[in-house]
Formats: sequence, structure tokens, C-alpha cells
Amino acid sequence: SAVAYGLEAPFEIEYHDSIDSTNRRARELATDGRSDVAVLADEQTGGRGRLDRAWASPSGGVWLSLALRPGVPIAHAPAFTLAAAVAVTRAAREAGVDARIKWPNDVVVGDDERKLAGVLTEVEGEADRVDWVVVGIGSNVNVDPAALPDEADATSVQDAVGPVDRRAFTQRLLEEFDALRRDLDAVVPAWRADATTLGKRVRVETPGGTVEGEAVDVSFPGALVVDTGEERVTITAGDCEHLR
Ligand code: BTX
Repeated sequence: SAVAYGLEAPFEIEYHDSIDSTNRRARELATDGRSDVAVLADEQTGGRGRLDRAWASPSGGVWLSLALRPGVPIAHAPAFTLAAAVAVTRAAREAGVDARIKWPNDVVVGDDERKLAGVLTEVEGEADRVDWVVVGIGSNVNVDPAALPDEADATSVQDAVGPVDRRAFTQRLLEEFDALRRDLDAVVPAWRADATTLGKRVRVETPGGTVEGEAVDVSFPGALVVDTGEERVTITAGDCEHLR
């Protein structure tokens, strides 16, 4: 329970010392009709990123997935991804880490933009109303970066400022997320304030091809607007690279 984990959280907490994937478990709960449950684990043995990529999840991180049934149109679901990125960024800044958001879902630190956290949102339902949304948030908190894959260009809160109280970090993250999910119109302005992508030259690999230009804005519920010099392209999904 929330109390057993020592959290006064706005979500019911299901805690696991070790689990394959908190997203997998949260999907199971959401499919069963449960909502406002946060599945939390010290370690994941089969953590997943986008496009079925592996997400390294050693003990000491904050691996958590929220099962939600918000009753919004499916097109609004990306706002939950942005809200999660803002929530992690605020929790990290509270812990003393200068974290910034790289569109759409990476939380990065430093000029070399090492990845501190990632968000994986999964949705099921009808166009005008989702059945459920699962928001998975993986934060490298008290993790030795040596325990993360070399090619991941990862960092952790521990690497930046030393080990922190994971309960306080998680509490802050959940409170920030809770406030934003109740006020989705506040998500994009909050995201803009914490972003590192805006104003940068970017190359975005989208399902429809590569787009290169200046990232000029993010529009609700989370699309990136890129000015190619010839036109403004609105991108709803893709992998974004910051060009120097
Ligand atoms: P992504 O597809 O944007 O990023 C995946 C890539 O990130 C990997 O290919 C690898 O290069 C790199 N990577 C892997 N592990 C780490 C790590 N710990 N830190 C930094 N970089 C890493 C991002 O996907 C979405 C990740 C969501 C993870 C959460 S954890 C709780 C929940 N459960 C679950 O299975 N997934 C989510």
C-alpha cells in the first residue's frame, strides 16, 4: 500500500522488489478496470522502452507505471507523456539535478544530454474515449551509470549529486504528475518551460520520413513544430536528435 511504502501519494501504490515490467503489470490492472494505481519496482528484469527496445532497470532506480482511466480522446494521450516528463524533471530539479526535457519523452542532463529518464505511454480504447492509459516512467535515481548500457549515454541522480531519498523523489514525481493530469491545458506551457529542444536545430526520424530544421514550438497535446526554412511541419511521433 501507499502507506507501507511511506508515501502519501495521490495514487494507490503496488510495490514490487523485482518484476519483469511495471508497464506490463499496469496494463493488466488497467485492463481489469483499475485506475489511479502506481506500480513501483526496485528492479525490472524485462523493462521496455519505445519500439520494444530494452530499458535497463537495475536496483536503485525508480521504475514506475501509472494505470489510468482518464476518459479523454485517444488524441490527447500524448499529453500524459509530456506531463510525466515534466514531473520527473521537477523531481530531479528538486533533488538538485539540472534536468531538461528533450522532445518528446527524454529527460536529459548536461551539455552532452545524458539520459536521466524516459517515458513510455501505452493506450487502449476508442478514438473519442480511451479505455485506459498506462504511463511508464523510468528514472535513473540511485543507480551507478556503470550498471547502464554504454550505448545508452545515460546518467543518474546519484551520478550528478549523490544518492537521494527515493521516497521523496517518487512522492514529488507523483504529486507533480497528479496536478498536471487534472489540468491537461497546463501541460504544454509547463513542458515548454523545462524543455531543451525548443530553439535547437533538430533532425527527427518520423514514420513518414526525416524532418530537419529548427524546433520552434510544441502544440497540444505534444506535437513538435519544426521550421524547415520552407514550411512548418507538425510532428506527432518520432526520434529527435539535436544537431550542433
Ligand atoms: P526509448 O525507446 O526512448 O529509449 C530506449 C533506449 O534508451 C535504449 O535503446 C537504450 O539505448 C537507452 N537506455 C536503456 N536503458 C536506459 C536507462 N536506464 N537509462 C538511460 N537510457 C537507457 C524510453 O524508451 C522509455 C523508457 C520507459 C521505461 C519505463 S521503466 C517503468 C516502465 N516499465 C517498463 O517496462 N518501461 C517503463
